[in-house]
Amino acid sequence: MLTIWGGASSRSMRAHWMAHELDLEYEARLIGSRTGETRTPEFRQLNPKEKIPVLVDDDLVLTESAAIVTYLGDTYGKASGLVPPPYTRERAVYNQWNSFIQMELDAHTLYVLRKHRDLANLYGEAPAAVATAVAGFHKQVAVADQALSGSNYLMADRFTGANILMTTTMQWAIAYEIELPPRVLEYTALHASRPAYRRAGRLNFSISAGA
Ligand SMILES: N[C@@H](CCC(=O)N[C@@H](CS)C(=O)NCC(=O)O)C(=O)O
Repeated sequence: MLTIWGGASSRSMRAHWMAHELDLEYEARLIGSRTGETRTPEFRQLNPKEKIPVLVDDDLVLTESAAIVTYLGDTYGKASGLVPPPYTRERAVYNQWNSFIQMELDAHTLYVLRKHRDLANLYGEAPAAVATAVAGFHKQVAVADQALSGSNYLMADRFTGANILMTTTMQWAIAYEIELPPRVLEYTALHASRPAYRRAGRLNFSISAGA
């Protein structure tokens, strides 16, 4: 039995979306960030980082949204093409996109806004870091914009887990009212209209994050 822990966030959405793309049966344990639910002894035993999402597959516990997306595709979707097979050039490019999205469009940029603007009461005010993060986001998203010229996908004409990471991250940027290039906006709307996205979104966003 599979279980996915976490809801209300863009990162937990990645795990739910992939599970829905693959039509997997799983239990959703919809705990929210900053609600105290990531600090219970039961959850800390699964993830001492106190973060969502977490995937449990029998005795395997996986944290990190990108790792979960890739694991689900590798394990339950070999024929789906959602994750390119290991040891291929396509897989290398897929990994490159996932690392780029996680680092350049998420951790170094949007997450800096999250921590040092929205949650400044917890992490401290850092206006210079926030301004640099916004500028860095614009610079890096322009690279993705270029890659989307002539294709609605980051990798040729195939929907992959990298599109799950990218779309959820762009939705996050939109929620932050960051101006996106028109092509990136169209790309985001296109993939967010997928039935699996809608089903996963109804579940993931049925709870709220803590304040
Ligand atoms: N790199 C991790 C980041 C996970 C993360 O930071 N999750 C946030 C929610 S989006 C969280 O669980 N925060 C816990 C809390 O603030 O209570 C991933 O992509 O899974």
